Amino acid sequence: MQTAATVATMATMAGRFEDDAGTVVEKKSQVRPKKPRLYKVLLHNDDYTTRDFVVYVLTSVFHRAEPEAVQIMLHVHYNGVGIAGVFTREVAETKITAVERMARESEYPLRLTMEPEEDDDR
Ligand code: TYC
Repeated sequence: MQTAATVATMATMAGRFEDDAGTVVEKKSQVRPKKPRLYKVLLHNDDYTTRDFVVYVLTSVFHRAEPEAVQIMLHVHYNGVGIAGVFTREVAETKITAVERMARESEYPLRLTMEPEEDDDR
């Protein structure tokens, strides 16, 4: 028979067991780390940055395969803005900084921004 005290003990001991020395050991983490918010890195069109440079950025920094990089570049060229990738905040910021530095070194005005994704269950 399970008394209220037994049930309470079972709940307390969930995910734990006693080893041979009588020490209570955590079998499984009781904490559930929350999912980090994700950010879309947006690529913006301009009239001066070359198509080749944008494709180079998408392959080298955003790890897109060449045909996909060309598709994204053309989408931005015709629609004004497009998604280069989706990352955690720090990674998104680091990639934007890296691309801005590359663009300025080549004297291109290429612009990137980031915006948070809608949080479904966070
Ligand atoms: N519009 C540019 C051109 O015709 C190409 C381009 C595409 C520039 C995407 C920026 O994010 C960009 N050379």
